[in-house]
Amino acid sequence: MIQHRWSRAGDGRLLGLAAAAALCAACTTDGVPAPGEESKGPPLLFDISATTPVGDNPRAIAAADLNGDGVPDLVTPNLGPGNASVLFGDGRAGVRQVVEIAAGPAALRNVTADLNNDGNQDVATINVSDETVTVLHGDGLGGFSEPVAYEAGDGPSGVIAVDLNGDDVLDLATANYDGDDVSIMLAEGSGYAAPVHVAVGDGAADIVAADVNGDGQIDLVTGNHHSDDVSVLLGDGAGGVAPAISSAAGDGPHGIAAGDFDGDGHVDLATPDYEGDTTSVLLGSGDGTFAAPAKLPAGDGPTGLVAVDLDGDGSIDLATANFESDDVSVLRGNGDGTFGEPAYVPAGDGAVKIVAVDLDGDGLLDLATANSHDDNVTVLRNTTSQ
Ligand SMILES: [Ca+2]
Ligand SMILES: [Ca+2]
Ligand SMILES: [Ca+2]
Ligand SMILES: [Ca+2]
Repeated sequence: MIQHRWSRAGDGRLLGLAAAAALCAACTTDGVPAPGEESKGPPLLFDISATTPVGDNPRAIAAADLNGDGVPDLVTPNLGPGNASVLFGDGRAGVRQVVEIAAGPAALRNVTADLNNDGNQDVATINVSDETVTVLHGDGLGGFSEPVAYEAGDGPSGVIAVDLNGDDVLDLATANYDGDDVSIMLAEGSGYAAPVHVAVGDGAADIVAADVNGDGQIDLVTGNHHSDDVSVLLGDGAGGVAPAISSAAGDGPHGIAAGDFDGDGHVDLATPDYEGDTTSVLLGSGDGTFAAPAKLPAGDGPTGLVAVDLDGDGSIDLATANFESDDVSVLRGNGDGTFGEPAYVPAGDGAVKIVAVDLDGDGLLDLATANSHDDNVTVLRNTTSQ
C-alpha cells in the first residue's frame, strides 16, 4: 500500500533527520534570493502559533468552518485509529478544542466541502485498507452524521470534491496509487455512483481539478510518484474525461497544485517531488500540455504543496511540507512563472501535507501541517509584512 511503500523509503533516511533539521533551523526564514534572482518584495515570514496533538499518524489536513462560528477549523485523517481529528479554531491562529470523529479504516487523506448542498461543510476521507471513501455530513454546529462508505479505487492516495457533470452537486474523484488510475464517483441520489476508473501514470499520488484547456469544463490532473509525470484528464462537462495526456514532472511527485503562476490565463501546475527534493513548476500551454518542469529547491522529501498568494500581492506563491526535513519551504512568486529562493520554516516530525487558510482573520493566508510522526498539527501564522 502506498503509505507503506513510500514511508519505508523515507524511514531509511530518518537517521540523518536531526542533523538535517538542525541545518534547516539555522537557515530559516531569511528569504535571501539566489544570485540572479530578483527580489520583488518582502520575504514571506511565518511563526508557529500552535502545536496541537491529534490522533495517531495524521496523513493529511483540510480546512473549513465546521461549526458555523465564522472561524476556519482544521481536520486531519488519522491513519492509525482510522478516525479524524477536528481542530476548532479560536480565530487567533490557535486551536480552541480538538474532537475526534469517525472516518474509515486506514484514513489517509480528506477533503472538506458542502457535498449535499445543505449549506454545511462535510468531510470525505479516503481509506487505503478497504479502498473506500467515507462521507460524513456536517450539521454546521461541529457535529457529523454517521459515516457512509463508498467504493473508491485501488490504493486511493488523493481525493477532491468537484462538480464534473454540471448538476451543481459536487462529485468525488480519487487518485489511486496502486491502481494507477483515477476513480470518478458522480453524485447520485443521496450517495455516489460506482466509480469509473480512468488510467493515468504510475503511482498516482494526488489529484487536483482545474480547467487546464480553457474550454469552461473542469479537468482533472494527477501527480504520479513512479512515472515522474502528471496526467491530465480533459473533462467533457458531463462527467466523462478524455484519455490521459502526460507531461514530465520532477522526481517522485507526491502532491499537486494548480494556479496561473505567470498570469497568461493558462493553468500551471506545481508538484512536490519526494525523491528529487524539489518543487517542480510546469507552465501550461492552455491545451492540456505543459512545458518541461522548472525544478526549484525544496526541503528533504517534500510531499505536500499549496499554490496560493501568501503575501497578498496578487501573484501565487508556493509552500511545501517536507516529510524528511520536518519543515515547510515557502517560495515567493514573481508573477511571471519564476519564484524566489525558498525560505524554510520549522514544522513538525513527518510534516506530510499542508493547507493554506486565514486562521486569524487578518486577510493573509496562514499555513498548517499534519505531522505524521509527531501526531500533531503545526499552525504557522503568516507574519509577512503587507
Ligand atoms: Ca477543460
Ligand atoms: Ca499560466
Ligand atoms: Ca504572492
Ligand atoms: Ca492570517
